[in-house]
Amino acid sequence: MNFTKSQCPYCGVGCGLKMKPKSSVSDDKWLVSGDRDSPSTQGKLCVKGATVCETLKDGRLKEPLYRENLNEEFKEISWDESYEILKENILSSIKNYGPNSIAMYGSGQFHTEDYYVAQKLLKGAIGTNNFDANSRLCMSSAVAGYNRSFGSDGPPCCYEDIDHCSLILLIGTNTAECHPVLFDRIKKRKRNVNDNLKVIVIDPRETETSSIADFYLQISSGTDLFLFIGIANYLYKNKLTNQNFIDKSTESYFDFVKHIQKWDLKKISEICDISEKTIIDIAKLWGESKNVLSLWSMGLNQRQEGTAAVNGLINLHLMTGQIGKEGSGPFSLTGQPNAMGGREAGGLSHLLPGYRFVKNKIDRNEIEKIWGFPEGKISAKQGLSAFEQIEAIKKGSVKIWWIAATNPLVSMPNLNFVKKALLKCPLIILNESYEQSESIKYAHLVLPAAQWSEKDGVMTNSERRVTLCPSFRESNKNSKPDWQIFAELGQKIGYFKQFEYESSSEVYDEFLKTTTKRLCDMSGLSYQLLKNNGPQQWPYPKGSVPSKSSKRLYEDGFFPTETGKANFCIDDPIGLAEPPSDAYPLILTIGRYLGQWHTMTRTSKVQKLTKKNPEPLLEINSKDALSLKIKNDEIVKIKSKRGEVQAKVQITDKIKVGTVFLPMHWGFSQKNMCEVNSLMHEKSCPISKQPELKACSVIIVPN
Ligand SMILES: Nc1nc2c(c(=O)[nH]1)N[C@H]1C(S)=C(S)[C@@H](COP(=O)(O)OP(=O)(O)OC[C@H]3O[C@@H](n4cnc5c(=O)[nH]c(N)nc54)[C@H](O)[C@@H]3O)O[C@H]1N2
Ligand SMILES: Nc1nc2c(c(=O)[nH]1)N[C@H]1C(S)=C(S)[C@@H](COP(=O)(O)OP(=O)(O)OC[C@H]3O[C@@H](n4cnc5c(=O)[nH]c(N)nc54)[C@H](O)[C@@H]3O)O[C@H]1N2
Ligand code: SF4
Ligand SMILES: [Mo]
Repeated sequence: MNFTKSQCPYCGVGCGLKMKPKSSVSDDKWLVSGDRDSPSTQGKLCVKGATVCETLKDGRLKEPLYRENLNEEFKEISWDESYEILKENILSSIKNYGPNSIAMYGSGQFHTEDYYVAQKLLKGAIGTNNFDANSRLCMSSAVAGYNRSFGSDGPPCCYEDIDHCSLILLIGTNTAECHPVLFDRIKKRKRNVNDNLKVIVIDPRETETSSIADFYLQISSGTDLFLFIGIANYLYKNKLTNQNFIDKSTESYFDFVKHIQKWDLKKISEICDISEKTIIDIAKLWGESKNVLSLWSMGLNQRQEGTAAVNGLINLHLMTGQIGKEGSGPFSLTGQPNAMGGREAGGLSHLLPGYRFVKNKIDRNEIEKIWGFPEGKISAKQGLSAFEQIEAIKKGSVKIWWIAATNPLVSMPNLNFVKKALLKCPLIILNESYEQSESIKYAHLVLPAAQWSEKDGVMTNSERRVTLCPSFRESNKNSKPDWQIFAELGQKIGYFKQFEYESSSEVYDEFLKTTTKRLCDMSGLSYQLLKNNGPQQWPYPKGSVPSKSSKRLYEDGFFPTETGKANFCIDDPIGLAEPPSDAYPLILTIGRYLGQWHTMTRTSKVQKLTKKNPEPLLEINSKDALSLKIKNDEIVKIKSKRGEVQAKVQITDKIKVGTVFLPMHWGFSQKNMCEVNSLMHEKSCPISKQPELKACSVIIVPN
């Protein structure tokens, strides 16, 4: 056997890949194909997965780099010197300013082992819960939404549900470009003339995703929660509900019904800019469909009412009993390849491993025990979320900021504010694999990270399936896996025993203990089992039989709340944090292109991908273009209260009048730079703390 099986390190679909050397391993050229044995994706893959091995070798960071001040050049230093700098600064910061003067900002592109050791280092050894990840910008509204409705995180569905549903609702997701293999699975059903699957797509932009829709609703930005209330109203009034399920498995229905009746359809129709008839048509379709599956992503999560919007959608599933059975349920499509693993490992500032919370004493004590720290070592204080870390740096209370596997100088909102704040930070450390990251320009100490293909680890995809991702290439020069960097530092600052790991599999085995008897029980999923039996879904308690674990959560109608019942959540819709005004009359929304991955440190190296999406384009409706007197291909300025960028115009009737679109990918060091996040504001959902990265108000000025 001369191939390696792994999970694709790009999107949360988590396709199974097979890598085979083209000639010899030392050539470092690889043939990539889809793994037909993958239970999630059956051999399918998209162009990014197929070309991933072309990104791995060039432009890599090779040695640790250090400079005392940002205006100095970097000098190469050794790992020993790096650890000395880290140790000295971290210990003196703890002594002089307390552990909360240190914060780490990690990533859904970590392997679970990286995530886990980072939690132990920050929340255990250092004693601060200031660990947050880019998942805060990505999945935290889904996490909070699941917790509020069901009493626990955890997407309840599986990909097979796509094959069994009779109605699929795609809302705030451009599945065709961002989760292409799942989109193809839906498309395949739509192509079959004997299949009566109905598809609803809701998005202010008509995308490739809407090309398969029976109903495409061009909703006004930020009004989805209003629409859910409208649909709920119709379902209630027309008795299209599942009273049995409501009685047996839910709470607060009475209050919920009172709440939704405050809103009439006419008002909702005006706010959402969707006709009353269309709202009725889709509500009826939902109510009369046997199995309803909804898929959502950033169009719902990235809102100041992201959590409420997620709960609004879940409420519809609860009213109609569309959960816990084949072909139904509210399914959050995770963005990054291991955002799910991050949640399991406790990788946000309010979480601990095994779906636990820092605020819960029993949870803390259980983890302290597994970690080998005395009771009370983990702080009861919730840590700082992603943007709160930036604000704390600006205030001067965070003095050491450690960034790992994310590129915040492109992906954080309000970048001009972020840059000013970071210039005040005495020490910024960056674990990064590539030379291209914009964040290097703001770092003092850069640590070269071994990445996917060079280290062993596991990742969990959107359907709770865990895959072993073994190393199959030589590690890049002096780079080290993130978990190893964290563990070695843990030992240097005095916790030798706690961080004594021989291999990533030892880290993983310890992590598994934190999941025992939890909803996300993975205690039976050792490296060996995953190696022998392939990817497996959790829950997978010790002793489970491979490939026999249950595919869906909540099949018994019992939820992990105190009462065992799911909650109807009651929230008044509020809409956008920064609606258009006379000074900034248009809504700017930001998203992704099929051929590029986030800040392009990898995808910009592949010709096939850059050819597909060579530059950022400002999508604008022809009516808006006409009134602004701008033409196709013209370069215009886009201004918000916070910043200004330039981009080439693409006139299209596929975007809603009054809304414009830019992609997120081109940061300040790219040739076609278009630093969109210098325009965006950081106003966030008060529950999930996820910023509203999908909308701000702008004005377009012809050049
Ligand atoms: N090619 C590619 N694939 C990726 C990624 C990538 O960088 N490139 N990144 C991965 C990651 S981490 C993530 S999080 C996912 C993101 O996956 P998606 O969320 O599908 O992608 P986006 O393009 O960010 O946004 C999706 C859609 O939300 C719409 N939208 C904006 N505002 C609203 C609104 O108010 N209501 C509704 N209903 N829709 C709205 C936008 O018009 C856009 O079409 O993609 C993953 N997959
Ligand atoms: N306006 C707006 N802003 C957004 C979004 C949006 O829709 N609109 N989306 C948000 C979302 S959902 C996300 S997920 C973020 C994504 O934003 P980022 O996380 O900033 O994007 P990436 O380019 O994926 O950054 C990952 C970095 O890790 C490096 N890397 C890769 N592998 C490894 C490794 O193994 N170890 C280490 N240490 N480094 C590694 C890569 O080279 C890259 O620099 O952007 C967010 N920002
Ligand atoms: S769909 Fe996502 S996981 Fe699958 S190959 Fe493409 S990028 Fe990779
Ligand atoms: Mo994401």
